[in-house]
Amino acid sequence: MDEERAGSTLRPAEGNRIAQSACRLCAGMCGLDVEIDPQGRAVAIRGDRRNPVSRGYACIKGLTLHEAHHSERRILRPLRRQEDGSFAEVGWAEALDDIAARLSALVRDHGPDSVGAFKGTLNYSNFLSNAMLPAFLSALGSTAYYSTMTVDQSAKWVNVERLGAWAGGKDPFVLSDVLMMIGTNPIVSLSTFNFQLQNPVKSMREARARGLKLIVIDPRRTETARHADLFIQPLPGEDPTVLAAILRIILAEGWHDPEFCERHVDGLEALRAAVEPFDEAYAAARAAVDPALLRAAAELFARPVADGAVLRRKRGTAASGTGPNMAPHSNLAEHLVEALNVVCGRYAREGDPVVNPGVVGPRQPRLAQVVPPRRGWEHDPQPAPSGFGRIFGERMSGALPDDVLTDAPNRLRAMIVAAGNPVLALPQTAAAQQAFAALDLLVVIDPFLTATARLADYVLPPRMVFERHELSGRDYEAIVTFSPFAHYTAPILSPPEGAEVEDDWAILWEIASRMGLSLSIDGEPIDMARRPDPLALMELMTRRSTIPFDVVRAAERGAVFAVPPQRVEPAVPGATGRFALAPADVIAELAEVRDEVASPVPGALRFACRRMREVQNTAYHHLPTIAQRVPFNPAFLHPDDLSARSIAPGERICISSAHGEVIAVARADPDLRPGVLAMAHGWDDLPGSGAANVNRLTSTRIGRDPINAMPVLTAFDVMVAPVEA
Ligand SMILES: Nc1nc2c(c(=O)[nH]1)N[C@H]1C(S)=C(S)[C@@H](COP(=O)(O)OP(=O)(O)OC[C@H]3O[C@@H](n4cnc5c(=O)[nH]c(N)nc54)[C@H](O)[C@@H]3O)O[C@H]1N2
Ligand SMILES: Nc1nc2c(c(=O)[nH]1)N[C@H]1C(S)=C(S)[C@@H](COP(=O)(O)OP(=O)(O)OC[C@H]3O[C@@H](n4cnc5c(=O)[nH]c(N)nc54)[C@H](O)[C@@H]3O)O[C@H]1N2
Ligand code: SF4
Ligand SMILES: [Mo]
Repeated sequence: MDEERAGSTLRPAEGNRIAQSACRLCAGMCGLDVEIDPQGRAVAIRGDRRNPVSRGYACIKGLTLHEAHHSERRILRPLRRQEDGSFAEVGWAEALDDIAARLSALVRDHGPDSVGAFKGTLNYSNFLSNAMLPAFLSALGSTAYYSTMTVDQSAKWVNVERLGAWAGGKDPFVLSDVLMMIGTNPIVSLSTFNFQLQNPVKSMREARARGLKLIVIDPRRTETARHADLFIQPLPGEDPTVLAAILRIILAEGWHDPEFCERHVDGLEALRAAVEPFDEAYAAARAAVDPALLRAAAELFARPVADGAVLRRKRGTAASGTGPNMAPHSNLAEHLVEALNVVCGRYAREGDPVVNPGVVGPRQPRLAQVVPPRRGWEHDPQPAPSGFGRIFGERMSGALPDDVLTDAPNRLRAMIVAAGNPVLALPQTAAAQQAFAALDLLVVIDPFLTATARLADYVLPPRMVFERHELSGRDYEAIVTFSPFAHYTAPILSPPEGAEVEDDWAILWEIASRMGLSLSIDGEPIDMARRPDPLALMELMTRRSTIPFDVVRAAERGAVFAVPPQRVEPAVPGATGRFALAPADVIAELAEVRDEVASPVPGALRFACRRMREVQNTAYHHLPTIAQRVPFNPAFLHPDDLSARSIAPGERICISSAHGEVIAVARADPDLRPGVLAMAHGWDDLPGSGAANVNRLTSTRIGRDPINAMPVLTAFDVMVAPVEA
């Protein structure tokens, strides 16, 4: 069942009041009605029915945020590690003075690159901290900037830099006839790049009611697959093969867009030749799917439709999620996903409407032309100690342990972790633990004592989302919202009694100011003598906004603003950029995939990554409501695979990979294709928890990509065996 909350207007208990806020955990941006008691405690939350984009929707994660704020486990004052390894509370001034002094000494003795930062998922949606963290590193002169992106869908960055991109954006969702979703489950994850994510169930139903066709490719019949017109259920890791076969059919049938290719694309014939060996019979056998489905998918996605007497090319894009982007050959898979859009010309054309021209950000021109490939990682003047070049200004998190555990003089010696938990998020937990423990200084900004925080020298507690000024985002607004929506939320709760917590951004400012650094945001210097006001910083960051900040602020529930309409403009005269459909490294990797010979290990299952509805990565598992619903992360197997191994649901099993092993609790999932074991990451396997940390199965070496150090987090072989009682 899709968990869609009725969003009934919350009727508060006698004496209580309702305050408006929003959840910032994911791209859902759900507006929330928060019920607050006379003591100032949040006691209940409902989806805000009057929010124009989330329209009453909120998932269990947002509906339990009050438990996070008032959690007994919340850290209320800074913690410092003692000689004996335990933590003791320390005052802010003392902590910040010591951190600043130690960072300054490292920079003096070893240069700015000895100090780095890791941006976790909850930094992206923290409006001010998301700008302050890179500002801090750049004031320091450090290139050691890491984020979750490079253990997530960094194939998308490689793709932009290797294939090229379209300056006008993809085919607009509102004009789409068809979408293809490959290894993504936005109905639960609220994450993908071609679908309106807010209130995803309603948004899907509305789109299908207006005629949208949906193709889903996933080893599990997901919540999203249930809405699909065509569902293909391959083995994990076979996306390059499946996509090559679909491309082959499209090109052979002439269902692509020859005019677009002629004008904007290089390498069409080379790609055609490279996908030629991926005929339907071969691909279907390898991915273990019905060959007719591959043809049907090609046809539904690409075949032009009769529109009166003429043939009309379809509109709508293919997009992937973490599935293909975490499997072996992730960059190749992403190249082939986007190649579907390129050959079919699925980009916003001159005159197309721009559905979200931006509200908080300045208006950017949208041009009907190619942003040519740059392959930035190949010529980074300051590669990381591990040798990897940066992409979009970031180092590769898949190589972070190597950047610490080396004798190189420019090795990483100190880290600030902001709103992330890399010890659980990075592959090969033992390597991540070793690296973070080896740092001279680890500072973690987090409300909870996470696996990463437990290794820290200092844990600094932030104000949580209902306690701070927050704004729905600027740099990614057009990517995550398909209407000109923005939502400012004021603080509605005071931090718990006796708490001494600070805004994330303010913690960074305090350290910077003690180090004598001059921070600037968007090129504007910030006062380093007196801590700025958060609203003044928001003003600064929105000074070129399309809608003035005070107007955005005045809309208590968020609003879809009446911005002047924008259309895609013609290419700049003389624009010469072209998509590179067939770079030599892509073609070579495709041939390598075709040459792979299956050597199935008897009894092996293929591991598939997946997410759980109730938790966001590593966060908030301990909240009472959550812990009751999902006390641990089960290992999902098809019922036939369980019975073939005489494993009963609920039984403990040992799962082993080429790299390591974990103990997990088996659960039957008839929606999973046989031969696959699916499990969520992010769980801390503390003794007695019943949880399993799947990153004990993954490796920083086996299958790691040479461009972006992307580890293999799905589609690897595992063996399972019952655990003796
Ligand atoms: N094997 C495997 N590994 C994976 C993945 C996978 O699929 N499989 N997925 C990868 C992906 S896609 C990602 S994005 C990463 C996730 O990696 P991370 O971002 O490192 O993990 P999160 O659990 O999202 O971290 C969020 C942290 O923010 C804290 N927090 C909550 N509120 C606040 C706040 O207001 N301020 C601050 N400072 N902190 C706050 C939470 O307590 C939590 O510790 O994991 C990656 N690792
Ligand atoms: N509830 C919840 N929501 C979340 C998160 C969460 O932890 N919980 N995390 C957030 C984060 S950080 C991110 S990055 C996004 C990710 O968002 P998504 O990419 O949508 O992540 P999933 O929901 O895990 O969907 C991935 C799908 O890929 C499939 N899959 C696994 N291996 C393969 C493969 O080799 N090929 C193909 N084709 N499919 C495969 C899985 O069965 C699964 O259905 O979600 C965000 N939203
Ligand atoms: S985590 Fe749930 S409540 Fe929060 S924004 Fe996402 S969908 Fe909405
Ligand atoms: Mo992610």
